[in-house]
Amino acid sequence: MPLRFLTAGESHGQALVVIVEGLPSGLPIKEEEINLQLARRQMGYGRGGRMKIEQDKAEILAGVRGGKTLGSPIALKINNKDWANWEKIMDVAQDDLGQAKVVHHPRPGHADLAGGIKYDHHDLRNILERASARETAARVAAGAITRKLLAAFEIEIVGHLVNLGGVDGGVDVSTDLSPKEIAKRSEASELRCVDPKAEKEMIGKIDKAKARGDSLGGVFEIIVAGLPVGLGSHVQWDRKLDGRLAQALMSIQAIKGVEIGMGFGTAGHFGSEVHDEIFYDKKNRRFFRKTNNAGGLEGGITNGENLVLRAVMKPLSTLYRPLESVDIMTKEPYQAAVERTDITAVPAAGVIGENVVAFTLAEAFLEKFGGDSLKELQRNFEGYQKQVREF
Ligand code: EPS
Repeated sequence: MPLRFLTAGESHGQALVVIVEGLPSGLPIKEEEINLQLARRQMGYGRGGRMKIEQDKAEILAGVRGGKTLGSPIALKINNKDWANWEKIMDVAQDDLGQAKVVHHPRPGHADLAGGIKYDHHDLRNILERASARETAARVAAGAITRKLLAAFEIEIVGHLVNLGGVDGGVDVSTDLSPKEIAKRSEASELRCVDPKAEKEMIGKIDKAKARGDSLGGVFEIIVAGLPVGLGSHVQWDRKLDGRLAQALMSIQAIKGVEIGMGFGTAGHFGSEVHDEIFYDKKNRRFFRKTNNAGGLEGGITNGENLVLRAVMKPLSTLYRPLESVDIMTKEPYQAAVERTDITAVPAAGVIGENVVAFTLAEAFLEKFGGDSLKELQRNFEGYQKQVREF
């Protein structure tokens, strides 16, 4: 059975829950390690009032004993602190919930209208509560566990912001800086931007957006170092790792595009300028490339170079300055609903990206090396590494 997870939970409901199944036994995991990723997701200049309310903490309910995974499904719960203010409005049993927070004015760009029509809900809150990016806390929790699995094999994931509201992140970091240096600078920055000059300009842009009741999007980059050659496969469309990573990233709320390596930039170059030439290091018995325009993936298979992924997040669709919309009851023009919102959440989206990428990589890793215990997985991995050296 492949590694899998499911999440449930509404943004202002009682809690978010997630079940992760398919991890081997014997993997050390602590709640604090999951909470660290949850806290990283909550940071970032430009977040709104909700982040002052929530301090996400995961509670492990099942699947872990004595600090290690059992091999059984892992169940986690993240309480919504804001629930205390929404208990009556989000009540599970009460059939008259009142009109206090009913939404009849769909926000352009949000799931409100399409979801309302599809599920036949005339209170669009029934859509926005689940469409909300609050759900990503649960995805990050699942990803945080798989990150531990990857770390056991010295696979490291780093992320940073490369564009915010059209302001460029500066240096071509994927080639100019080591992943360690990127992580160091990005963790020290409020916007997860490695260039302090660019960051300052981005902050100015966020303040400007806030003043006009507007929102901003941007681009984040994820780099994964230490991956073995051979994750994913060329043989079937749904086994190609590039496609699977793109799906994981595209499914994050508000993501509108994904690139791998040189990505869209390849369109402006000759093939001879794009493809990474192959060399062999006789001393270390390994193939290598001097460039990495492929972003670590060829034919849907990892090639041993760093994985480089980028995703673009559109400006958030909830605006303090609402756009034209239509009242779904009267069908009269109306300004879209104003909900509390963030000005930008691209730094948070980058952290979510790191963790969903971790999950997809762990899935591919377990497919390749299998094993019901960490010990068995390590043995299989070492055997393959030996085979690769002798290739
Ligand atoms: C969100 C709206 C805001 C964000 C929220 C996503 O929440 P609220 O409507 O409660 O103010 O803060 O993000 C989170 C709660 C989170 O944990 O990331 C939306 O509509 O998508």
